[in-house]
Amino acid sequence: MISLNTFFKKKNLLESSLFKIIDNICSGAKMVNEVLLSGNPENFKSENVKNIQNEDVQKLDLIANNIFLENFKNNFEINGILSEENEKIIKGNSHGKYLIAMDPLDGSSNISVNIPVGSIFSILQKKNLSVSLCENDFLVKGKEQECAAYILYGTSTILILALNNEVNGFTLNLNKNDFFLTFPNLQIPEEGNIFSINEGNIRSVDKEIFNYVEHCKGLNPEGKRTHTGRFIGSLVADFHRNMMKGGIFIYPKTSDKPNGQLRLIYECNPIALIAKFAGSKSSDGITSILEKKPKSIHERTAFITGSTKMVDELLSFYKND
Ligand code: FDP
Repeated sequence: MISLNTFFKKKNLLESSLFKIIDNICSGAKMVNEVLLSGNPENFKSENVKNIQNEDVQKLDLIANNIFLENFKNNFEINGILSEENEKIIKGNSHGKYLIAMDPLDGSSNISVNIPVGSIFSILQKKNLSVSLCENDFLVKGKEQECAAYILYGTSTILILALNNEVNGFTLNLNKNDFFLTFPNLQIPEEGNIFSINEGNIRSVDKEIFNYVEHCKGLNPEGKRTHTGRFIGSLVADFHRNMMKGGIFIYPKTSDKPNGQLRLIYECNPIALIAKFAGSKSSDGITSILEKKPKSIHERTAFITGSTKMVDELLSFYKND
């Protein structure tokens, strides 16, 4: 098995700016992993405050945010950072080529109940280096991302990396304190039978989504189920399972969340790039996620991604109206 360093060396990217950023992400992930494994109950509590998006902030949200920000701090390749935990963008080195958008701890409502969580990263090039950093730099279509990654802190800790049209998975070996290539060239199965949606929302979603989910619950001629439902409630974990086994993830618009729940720039875009490089697609029901131009940095969107045939089947419900 080859290490992450050897993988980048083989691709002639070991000296690249991008590798330095991935290296920061890996160092941060090891530290977050240590905090999770330390099991200190104090870390698994709520901060009893709301973030700007009116969600409960957990202590670990802030710990993970600080860890990654600290790891990125001395990287002169980084011009600016957008984080779910910070209302405003954070300035880095004004000569740095790269921008990072991140959800430092995804699935945080699952922290206190020992369920997998993740960290998500989108890496973009800053377009005009002669103009100083502003929010507009982040308001670009997802297809402009150069690289995307997530860490899944699950039964093992895994880095999934989308770069140069490939998706590769690296597992953290705790004895060697390093990530090793364990899932080369990942492809999402074209077809699957898992559907992942928070069914608590089902009566307040578009009829197309409602009808598709009803279709998933249909029986075959022998009276047996055709699909299985799985929803962890951590985007990274739900997406990862569906990428490995074949399935569809759906977080639609709801009456509670008229624009959807998930954030376009630092949750949906990086996952959509991973889906694309792994041979699949993502949509909000109408528009491809990677074609959406954000209007604000913490913008939300409806999100559908997973096995191509399942995504296409759901989208056909919109077209058949
Ligand atoms: P969380 O708020 O716990 O961080 O946007 C983040 C997210 O979790 C996703 O990981 C998850 O898919 C979704 O929200 C869960 O939202 P619901 O609780 O509304 O199902």
